[in-house]
Amino acid sequence: MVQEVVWTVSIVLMGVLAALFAWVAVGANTALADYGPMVASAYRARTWLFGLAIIVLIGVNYDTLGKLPYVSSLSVTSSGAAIQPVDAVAEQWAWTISPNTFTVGQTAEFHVSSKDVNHGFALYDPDMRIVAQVQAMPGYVNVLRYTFTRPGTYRVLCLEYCGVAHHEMNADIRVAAH
Ligand SMILES: [Cu+2]
Repeated sequence: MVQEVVWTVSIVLMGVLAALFAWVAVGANTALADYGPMVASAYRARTWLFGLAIIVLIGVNYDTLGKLPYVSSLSVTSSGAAIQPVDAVAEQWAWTISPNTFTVGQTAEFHVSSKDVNHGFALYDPDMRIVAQVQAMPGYVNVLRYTFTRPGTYRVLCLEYCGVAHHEMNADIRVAAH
């Protein structure tokens, strides 16, 4: 998988960069007193602020990264509920979505692809607010997870202009209350 190669290369390069930074930081241990009291206290404040920024960065990432709609390798949600696989296939000019009925709280894993040209899979909630989207591409299966939070009719529209009847590309997904 291309993503796995990119991921591995990124991690390795980040590691090299971190090692370089550490090496420079260790080598630059000029005594603070050499700078005079004003500069020394500014450097000390900078060190504290840098530490604080690192802690905030780790905290924010820890809290938010898991909420990205990308697929984890787990086939259950964090609460242990089963995830429903859903085929979503685009073609000029219609969607085939199966299954297309769910219940509130259920997590769908859309396997989005296209039979012809690029389309855009966009999921709208019952108020027609977009809640998730991914590209529908010929030759690829893009995976998108979404947990339905409200009963009603969700809609799938095409977000990528794909020809004269592009505006006809919509489909309903019905979500029942418990
Ligand atoms: Cu389209």
